[in-house]
Amino acid sequence: MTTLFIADLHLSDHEPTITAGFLAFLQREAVHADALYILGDLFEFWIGDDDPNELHDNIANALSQLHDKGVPCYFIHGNRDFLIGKNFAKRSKMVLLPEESVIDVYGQKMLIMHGDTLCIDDPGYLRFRRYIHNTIIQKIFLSLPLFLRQKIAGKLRRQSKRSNRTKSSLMMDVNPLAVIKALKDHQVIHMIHGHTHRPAIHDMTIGRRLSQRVVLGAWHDNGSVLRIDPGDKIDLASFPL
Ligand code: LP5
Ligand code: MN
Repeated sequence: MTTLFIADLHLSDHEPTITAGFLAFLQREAVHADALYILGDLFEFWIGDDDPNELHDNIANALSQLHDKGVPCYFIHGNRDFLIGKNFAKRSKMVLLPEESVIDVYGQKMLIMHGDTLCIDDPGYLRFRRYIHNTIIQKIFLSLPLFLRQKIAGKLRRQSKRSNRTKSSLMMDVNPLAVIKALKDHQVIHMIHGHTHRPAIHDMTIGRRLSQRVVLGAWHDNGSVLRIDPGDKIDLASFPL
């Protein structure tokens, strides 16, 4: 019995090894799990459920098969694929969860999220995020022809890479006060997130209570997974793709 957590795979046509590694991971490992949680940025970017990309069909089919074998899959949006909608969720048979969700993992309450909202030292990003999460702006974007959406997404990715080169490592990490606030708001002591691509298990003391924040790794040369079993054993592992 194990519950699995992954994030930041950034699947795209340009990274066939990661896609193959993910499909193999589903068949080799996820199929034996109690549940799979994907905490955002499954895809490099998402411009609408109506994008007729074969990769999306392959991933939807693989996740749907996982569900049919008895393994539920839950998804929280990332900053790249926040436009994944009900249609893709239905095709994949995965459950879309709110951006901050408290789940029960073998009797332990855990807060799960993508992690970008914890990066409050990056006001430029937060402004940008507010803008692209505006429902009217999203509706307008989704009504544009696909080629235009593709172009805008490409431009945003290039712009993001450029601006990330100028930001300090501290600025692109989570802010400790934001972490404490999120834990307090949800009245939990365990948190799991991705986004920063800095896999680690951070043990902290908040007040007098021991607390833990697990950061999931991104999939680049290796895959990355967090395994939790009913004995509370936590294993943050990377594996070859
Ligand atoms: O993604 P990552 O890890 O590289 O960087 C993130 C932040 N960047 C983003 C942008 C995404 O990479 C691109 C998302 C594409 C989505 C496709 C759908 C688009 C729909 C839009 C309409 C509804 O999230 C980055 C953070 C970093 O994490 C670390 O936390 O720093 O933030 C930025 O780069 C934002 C910049 O700081 C501000 C950007 C200003 C953008 C100006 C737009 C100009 C182009 C307009 C084109 C029409
Ligand atoms: Mn991210």
